[in-house]
Amino acid sequence: MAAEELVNSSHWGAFTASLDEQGLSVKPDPADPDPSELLRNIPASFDKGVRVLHPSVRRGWLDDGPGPSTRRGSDDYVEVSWDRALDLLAAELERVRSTYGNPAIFGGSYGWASAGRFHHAQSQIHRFLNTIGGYTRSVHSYSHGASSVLLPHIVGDEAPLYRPTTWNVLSEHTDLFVCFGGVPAKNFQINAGGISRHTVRESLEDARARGAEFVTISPLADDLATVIDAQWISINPATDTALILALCWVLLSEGLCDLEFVDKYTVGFEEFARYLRGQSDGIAKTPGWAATICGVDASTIADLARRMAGCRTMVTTSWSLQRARFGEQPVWASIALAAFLGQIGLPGGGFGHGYGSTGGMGAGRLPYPLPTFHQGVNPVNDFIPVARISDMLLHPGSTYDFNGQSRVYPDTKLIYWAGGNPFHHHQDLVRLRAGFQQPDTVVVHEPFWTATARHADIVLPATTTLERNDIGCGRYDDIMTAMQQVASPVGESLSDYAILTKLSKRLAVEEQFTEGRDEWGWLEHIYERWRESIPDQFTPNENFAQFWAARHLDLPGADSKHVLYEDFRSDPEKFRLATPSGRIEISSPTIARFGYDDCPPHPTWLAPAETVAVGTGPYPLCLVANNPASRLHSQLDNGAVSVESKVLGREPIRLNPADATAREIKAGDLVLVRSDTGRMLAGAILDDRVRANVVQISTGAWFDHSSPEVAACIHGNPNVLTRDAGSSKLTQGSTGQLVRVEVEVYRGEAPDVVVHDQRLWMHPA
Ligand code: PGD
Repeated sequence: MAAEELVNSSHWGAFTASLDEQGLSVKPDPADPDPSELLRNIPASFDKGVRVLHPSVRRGWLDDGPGPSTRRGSDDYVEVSWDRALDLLAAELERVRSTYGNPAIFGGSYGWASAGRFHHAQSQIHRFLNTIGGYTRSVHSYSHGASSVLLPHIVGDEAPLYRPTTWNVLSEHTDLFVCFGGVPAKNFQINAGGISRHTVRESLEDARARGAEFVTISPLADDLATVIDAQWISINPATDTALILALCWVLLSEGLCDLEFVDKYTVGFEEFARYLRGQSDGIAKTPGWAATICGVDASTIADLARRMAGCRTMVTTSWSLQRARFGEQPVWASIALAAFLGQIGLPGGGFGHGYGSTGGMGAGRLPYPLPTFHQGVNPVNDFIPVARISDMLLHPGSTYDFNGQSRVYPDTKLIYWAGGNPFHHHQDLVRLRAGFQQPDTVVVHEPFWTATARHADIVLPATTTLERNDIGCGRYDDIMTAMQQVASPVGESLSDYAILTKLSKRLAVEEQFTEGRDEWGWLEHIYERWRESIPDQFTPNENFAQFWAARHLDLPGADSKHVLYEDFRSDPEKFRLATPSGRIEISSPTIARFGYDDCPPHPTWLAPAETVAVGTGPYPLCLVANNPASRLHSQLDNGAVSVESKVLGREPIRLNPADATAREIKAGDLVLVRSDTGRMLAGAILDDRVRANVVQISTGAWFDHSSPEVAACIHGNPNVLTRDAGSSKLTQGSTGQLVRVEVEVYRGEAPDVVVHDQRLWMHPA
């Protein structure tokens, strides 16, 4: 008899799954017009070589008790019963909060976790920690940490990130898409929480078929889906700001700047215009000036500015641009450029930030919230900007700047993580290791033996979405999916909820945490509470049981014809922006008051180290360490698509053929990549879609530090190379996107990658 096909969902799409003796077979949802290839990674969820099968405690912690330890990351683990693990953990949580107070618990727990409204790992862990008195949290994201802090100063809130002009409007109205950082297909197949219909490619193709033109400005030609035949302007990494300033200069000097728009809707134009003309610093931001910085012809820049002024133009910047030192500048400059063009608030014109960075950007937004598992209230006020974790761990009590405040790092005694992989997402992983060695205790819930789990003291095996029931729906998705349990839990794993329920009982907060409900009770509760709360015209007829039986529910009402700032354009007094002036701030008096040398009061060219004397010095190449096409972040790095993409079992690094020849590197060679932060091994691929003097490697290969004498990572995790520095004092965002490196053929004995098989790296006690 054929195994039953059940439905489930992931950040990269809904699917059906069936399990039989052959294993798990996964098929895309038949209604999805452009399903993600990453569905082929999902069967690897059951790979016992990478799963945490039993509660495990680090031997050193078990023997010596809590305390800082340099053995974290290289110690043995002892498998213990659930009761023992949870008794130890409950006692340790009690010790830390009674001795040091709840701020000593760092529960930021940043990460993408999995799709599912109830079993969302961060919601679970935050609710639990709130019931025991709270935790120090992290704010903002690795995705757009710089923009999240900057945008409220410039446009009053984060609307460009959460309610951009929708694709339907763009494909109908935009004549020219000018895409800084492209609109990468690999990223638009993903959406946090789920994406049941992949439609961005179709929108791009519709626009192209109507005659729209696309220009992608990037060091990588394939940052814009090739199907739409885009013009590639190849640019030096991290120099977009200079190019945008030159575009503004052309508009200004050729009378193409919409002064009426600027006057009515913005403040700070004069100060910025003086800077463009060189009146404030002696350097006019001409195309000739920009050409020497960007490596783009002056005539190409001037022509582009004229083209932009001549038609309905959408200026877009990808999130990756701001994941760099001074990452605020290209975003702010792009808003100033769009203001100069005067099309903000018009259908298809203005600016966008993050089109293609996820599939949700530009999808219609529902006019009501989704079913939610409430996290409660955190009584602890303290927080860190998310990418400052190593600084916090290494320098408790020291001060740092952030968004106009001088703040003090808390003293962390216990780290509690579920649903994220800092040894994937953070920069300078050797430094992060040193940070993780400082607290008394590190606790991680994980389905997989990730590097974060391998640096923890107490590792609790968590189920994946295939091993539990949930309600699937992402923001910007208009289909809700019943996520049906496909298999029994692997090993002794439990859902985060089940783990925390048992823990809450030991800490006498079970009633507050569970409210007396089990998984089914919660699913029904959050669904029915959601159904009661949304406006009548959208309320589904289906009760929970009917939704579950139907397996899908259409969510009506998405505003698929939204135009960003249409209201503001119609009446800037009535629809004032939430900036101090109520207008778009081309120059910001607030930021001026902060007095930061690394974030001046208007968009400014500041040269990041990556841009200086490219092609020369000990690290002549600029590495672009961007998000992968073969998996989501570090998730399912052991999956089929990810494994097939590797070269000699390592993450592929792409080099321009000329750079490879100059270094006698051939396709398929094992290479050593060095930066002034660290060294890693990778497998070479030659590709002329990569600009000369640039190399590219994706993030997400699991950190393998088993042969430190060869390299900090022998598998190709670029975060051993990247620098752990904030984007600026204003935003303190992650700067993981770029780093200067040198690449050479690795001629030594190649150590095996061990992290995909626990029998190779674990030394069971
Ligand atoms: P993931 O690999 O998604 O990476 O960093 P993030 O930490 O989100 O990690 C999620 C982890 O959660 C996985 O290990 C997974 O197994 C686990 N997990 C999944 N479901 C569950 C669950 O139900 N319960 C529990 N307990 N665990 C679960 C992503 C971050 O990386 C992001 S968002 C960006 S944009 C950054 N991008 C870059 C970049 O461009 N360049 C560099 N150099 N570095 C980056 N890092 C950032």
